[in-house]
Amino acid sequence: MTLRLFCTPGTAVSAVAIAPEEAERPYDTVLVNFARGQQAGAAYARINPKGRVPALATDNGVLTEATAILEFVADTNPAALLRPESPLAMARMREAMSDLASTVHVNHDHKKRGRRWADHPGSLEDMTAMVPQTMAASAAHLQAHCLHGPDVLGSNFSLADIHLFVICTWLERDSPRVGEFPALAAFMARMETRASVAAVRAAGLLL
Ligand SMILES: N[C@@H](CCC(=O)N[C@@H](CS)C(=O)NCC(=O)O)C(=O)O
Repeated sequence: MTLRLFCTPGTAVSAVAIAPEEAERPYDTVLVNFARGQQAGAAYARINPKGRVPALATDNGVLTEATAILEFVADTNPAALLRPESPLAMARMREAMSDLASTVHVNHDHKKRGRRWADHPGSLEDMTAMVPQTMAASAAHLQAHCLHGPDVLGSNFSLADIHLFVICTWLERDSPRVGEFPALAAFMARMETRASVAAVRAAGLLL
């Protein structure tokens, strides 16, 4: 099956690219240029009507939402052991990824994507000003409650580690310094040693 990943550097796409790298599963990439507004254009709407990346085109249709795409890659490449077997560990993995996608990612979006929620200049300014605080609170929460050991699932690498890593690469941009969170910093340093992360960085998808 051909896999084609629609991507923009520095976004949640990097997580989705790390998974096939872990599985040594070939995939093509197509750049969606945010600077040119391509994500909001008619051509990309035919790929993802939500106007967001990532989107993964397969022979059987397009998948969107980072968490769904990550699980698809894990399930179609079982030898890569990217997801756990036990229902509790699986739920724990989804618990972390849901939090990352629906809370931490949304906190981050208040910095540059505030227009989704407000258009009064004062409201936008207020939302942007809160980001260092909300992302610091997110980082503290992730360190204390998301990591159950060196990895999210204790000491079993999974999709949740990939997702956590990519979202944490945004922390420095949003002010909290990763170094202020030693367990998160150690986790990030270990992730940087993975060949999958090096490959995605070399491809220019991780900023
Ligand atoms: N819930 C989606 C969120 C995807 C999302 O918001 N992607 C951002 C980049 S990280 C995007 O495409 N933004 C484009 C825009 O807001 O115009 C997921 O987790 O895949």
